[in-house]
Amino acid sequence: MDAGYMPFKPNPTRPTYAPPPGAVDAHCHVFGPADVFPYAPERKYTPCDAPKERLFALRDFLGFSRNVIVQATCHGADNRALVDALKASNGLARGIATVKATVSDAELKALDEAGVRGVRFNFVKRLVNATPRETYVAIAERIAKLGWHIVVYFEAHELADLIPFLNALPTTIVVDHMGRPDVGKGVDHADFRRYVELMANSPRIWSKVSGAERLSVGGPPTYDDFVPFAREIVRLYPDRVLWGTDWPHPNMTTHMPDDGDLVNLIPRLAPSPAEQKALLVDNPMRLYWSR
Ligand code: 0GY
Repeated sequence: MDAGYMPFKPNPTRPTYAPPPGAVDAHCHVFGPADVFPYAPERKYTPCDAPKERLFALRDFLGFSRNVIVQATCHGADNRALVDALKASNGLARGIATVKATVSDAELKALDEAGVRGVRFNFVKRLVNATPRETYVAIAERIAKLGWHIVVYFEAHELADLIPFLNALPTTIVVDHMGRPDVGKGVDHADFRRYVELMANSPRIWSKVSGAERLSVGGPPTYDDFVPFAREIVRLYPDRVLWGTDWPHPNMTTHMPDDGDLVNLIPRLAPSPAEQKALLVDNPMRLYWSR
């Protein structure tokens, strides 16, 4: 673990909000353990181990039923820890992998059989060296044939430049953390309006209304400044939203969130039971468990 790296909270509080039966935590990670699944040589950070057993225990403690585990950059394109977690989940986890353009058809098939349903394209410069867009397009064409989708991670100021690229991708696209708006600028700022408009114009684009702990300036326990952004996306596009804890919260510098607090935010983002069921059950089940 890097000096100064903040480990996840080992004992979160039990949330007062109870998710509906079958709820899916659609954005979380597994890290290591490093002695079994070493971190990638090209990584930009070395986290605290966050193994599958801890993730599954957290899922149960918070009242969730399933996980979508997203390959994090500290494991590069080595998906072994992810696949190990998927196989141990008894079908209760699906995965988003990172692959290189050189990935073989047999490797893709094995990932699919383990429960992978998509790949992640990462544009956040502090996390990865840039991948040429042509490479991403080539990967997209391969994985589209498997019925997979693409998860993208970028920051709000990068969106204008990315829109033509995103619109040219052949699959459903899921945007991590609403494209990381600068919440200090408010929901009416041009950057967030651009994101809302993108979702209006592109019915293939979905949004994770996650990342309160990353985006909020006011911070815990109520993350008030994050709420209007996520609420607007859920209100406008209730059948294209997902929610996730983001456990184990890599690269936090301001504080380490209490996952119970994050779960308690859900009814503020999705006030009605119908919105909550769409966000936590129906949408992720449609995207990840249709087969
Ligand atoms: C997240 C966010 C971060 C890290 C990664 O793959 C990663 O390393 O996604 C971040 O540092 O913002 O969603 O986990």
